[in-house]
Order: sequence, then C-alpha cells, then structure tokens
Amino acid sequence: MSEGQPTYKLIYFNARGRAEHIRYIFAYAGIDYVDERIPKERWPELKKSMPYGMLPVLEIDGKPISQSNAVARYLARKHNLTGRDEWEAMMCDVLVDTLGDLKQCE
Ligand SMILES: N[C@@H](CCC(=O)N[C@@H](CS)C(=O)NCC(=O)O)C(=O)O
Repeated sequence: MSEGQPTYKLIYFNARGRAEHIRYIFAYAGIDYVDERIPKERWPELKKSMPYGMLPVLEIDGKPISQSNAVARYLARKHNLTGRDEWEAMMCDVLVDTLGDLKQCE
C-alpha cells in the first residue's frame, strides 16, 4: 500500500443498500473517493471479476476488498470512528449486528 492517503473506489449498484454506511464514513471523514454505480445490465459481466461475485467492493489503491461491514470497520478504525474505548467499540458492533438482523427480516 502506498504512503499517505490511499485511493478509494467504491463499486456498488445505484442504491443505498449495503454501501450507504461506507459512503457516510467517507463523507463524515472528508475522504475523497470514486462512487462508481453499476447499471444492472453491466452486472452479469462484472460479477465474474468481483471477489465472491457480490457488491459492494471497495478498491483500495486498486486492490478489491469485499464485505461491507469489514470495509466499514476498517475505514472507521482508520478515521477514529469506533468510539473512545473498547466498550464504545463493542457498542458500535452491537448496533451494526442489530441492523444486520433487522435487514434479514425484511
Ligand atoms: N455480506 C455481503 C453481502 C453482499 C451482497 O449481498 N450483495 C448483493 C447486493 S446487496 C449482491 O451483490 N447481489 C448481486 C449478486 O449476488 O449477484 C456484504 O455485506 O458486502
């Protein structure tokens, strides 16, 4: 990985879905990134080249990383958005996991 600020490209569909919390982190932390929104008709072809065949994917200096919550936690840690201590970090995880449970019930 390069020194200084990495380059970021967030690849997702034109939706909030599983990418919006990553966009929030970028916005809150004031980080520049490319917000690439894939039209549905391009997806079948692109899917073959994505890790695990799903989106979102965050390219960090060109390296594709999948799993939205892993990406969000990585960015949150890097930009001091995981609370003041271990307890608050756990509370952040409680919130994320609870939201995940609610999503499964949709
Ligand atoms: N656990 C993954 C789930 C990713 C996921 O389910 N992505 C869906 C969109 S929300 C997807 O890529 N669907 C298209 C497909 O599977 O072909 C994450 O949180 O990133």
